[in-house]
Amino acid sequence: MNLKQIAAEKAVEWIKDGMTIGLGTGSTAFFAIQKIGELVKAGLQVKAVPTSGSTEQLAREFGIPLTTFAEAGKLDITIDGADEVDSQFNLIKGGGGALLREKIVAAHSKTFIVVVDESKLVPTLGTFPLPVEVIPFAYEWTMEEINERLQADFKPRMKDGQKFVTDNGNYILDYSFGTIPSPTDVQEKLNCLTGVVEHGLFIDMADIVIVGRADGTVDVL
Ligand code: ABF
Repeated sequence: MNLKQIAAEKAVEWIKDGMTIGLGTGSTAFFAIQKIGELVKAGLQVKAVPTSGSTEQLAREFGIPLTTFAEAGKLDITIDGADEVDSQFNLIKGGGGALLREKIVAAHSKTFIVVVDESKLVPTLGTFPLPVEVIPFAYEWTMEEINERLQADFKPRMKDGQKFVTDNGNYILDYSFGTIPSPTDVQEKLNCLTGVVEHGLFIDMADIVIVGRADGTVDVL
């Protein structure tokens, strides 16, 4: 069985009738959305907030009723994937470009469940390029300042020869540090930079990490 699928379907066991849920983005979250769609067809009553335009479309295809934060308030559970997970449950997310909404949705959820296959587990974050979402206006200056402050070499993410544009109309800058010994230090430096909207470090946010193992077992951490 697909490792992403077994992790995602395990997470869906946390969802109960009447809950409001956050739907993640990416190929692992896809399996959770698909499973929730099956359960909704069988009578499960939930309402969901999607983390991206593509997830919203999937939710509609699978018949999952959507809601808004205005209507739902704090969500009960969010299930989402990640690009890297360290032993403290710190994450790099945003390889799919949906990090801003993913972070907002996770931050406004009582329980944030991360679903991954075991290849995403790392001793230290930083091999996967860290995404930073920036305002397009004067992004060159923002990028220069980020690179100076972090001694890094962030570059705009490209797609089909054009700068990648997020669901929020912003650009993404990516850079692989190799290792990030202190994610909080990087977070602090990025948080107070004008022009930066959000970054892909999710520190101290995940409540549960569910891992699909190559031997077909699932670990709930
Ligand atoms: C989302 O999808 C992102 O935050 C992350 O970049 C990506 C994980 O990718 P996948 O589940 O497709 O491996 O969760």
